[in-house]
Amino acid sequence: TVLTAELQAALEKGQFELHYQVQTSVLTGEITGYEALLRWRHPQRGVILPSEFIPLAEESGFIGRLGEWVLRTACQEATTWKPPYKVSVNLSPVQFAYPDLSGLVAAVLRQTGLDPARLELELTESTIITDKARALAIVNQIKALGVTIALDDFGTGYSSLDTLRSFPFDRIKLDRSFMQDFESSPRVKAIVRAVLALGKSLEIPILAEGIETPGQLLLLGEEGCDHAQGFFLGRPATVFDIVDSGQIMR
Ligand code: G
Ligand code: G
Ligand code: MN
Ligand code: NA
Repeated sequence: TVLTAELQAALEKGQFELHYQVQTSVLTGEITGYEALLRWRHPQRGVILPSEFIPLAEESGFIGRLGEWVLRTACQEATTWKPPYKVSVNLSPVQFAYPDLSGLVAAVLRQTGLDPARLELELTESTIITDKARALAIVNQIKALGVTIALDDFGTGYSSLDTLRSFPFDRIKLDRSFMQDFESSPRVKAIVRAVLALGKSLEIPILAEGIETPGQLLLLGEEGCDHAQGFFLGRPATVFDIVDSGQIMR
């Protein structure tokens, strides 16, 4: 297990890095953006995934500094990308509880010079449900900066419809668990179809996560899904690998 002191030392030694996973238009296949995913490159243990250290960072409050590092690094790296794709950054519920999140976002945008329209922040329903009124106020403050907001992991939390009713999301990310039996189960297919219809009538684009096969992508196209993300389209990779693969230049 990891100790807070280790996290702190890791940040100071530059052991955290961001990997980026491509997001594409289902219709055209064009790249629309990249999601930043945090990784800890541990000198002995190799690459450690967020599930192993984010919970501790949240419990100890270290997520404040770590989340700020993620936001600043993602914005700064994105300023160097050509074409200027969007970048999506995950926010922890705990970060959301800190005072003046929108002030931090504004400061990071100012310091890095990133066009606010190129930043998307991803929230889950668990971030929102603790104090809905406060969450809505923060979301509106962030949106007033020109930043867009996505609802992450949609379909796995609770109170989904109430969340959709009350929050001005710019995009909904359908949880990757729905892709598992998407092709084989009529039931899952019906649910995905209903979510896509909901997105259409609310005029909110839907991104399907966890695309692992060409068949899933094809079927999503037939069903009118807007955006896709998953191993089939691209695994999370360092910005250097993405530049080498020719997807972006800098
Ligand atoms: O590849 P993956 O193991 O990166 O991510 C696992 C989980 O960790 C996902 O739910 C993802 O949203 C979350 N995650 C990845 N990067 C970050 C980050 O920078 N901040 C926060 N709060 N969560 C992250
Ligand atoms: O919760 P969030 O959507 O932020 O989590 C992103 C997580 O999903 C990361 O851990 C990422 O590595 C993982 N991921 C991305 N694409 C796929 C995929 O096609 N299949 C699976 N199983 N996981 C994926
Ligand atoms: Mn996410
Ligand atoms: Na997700």
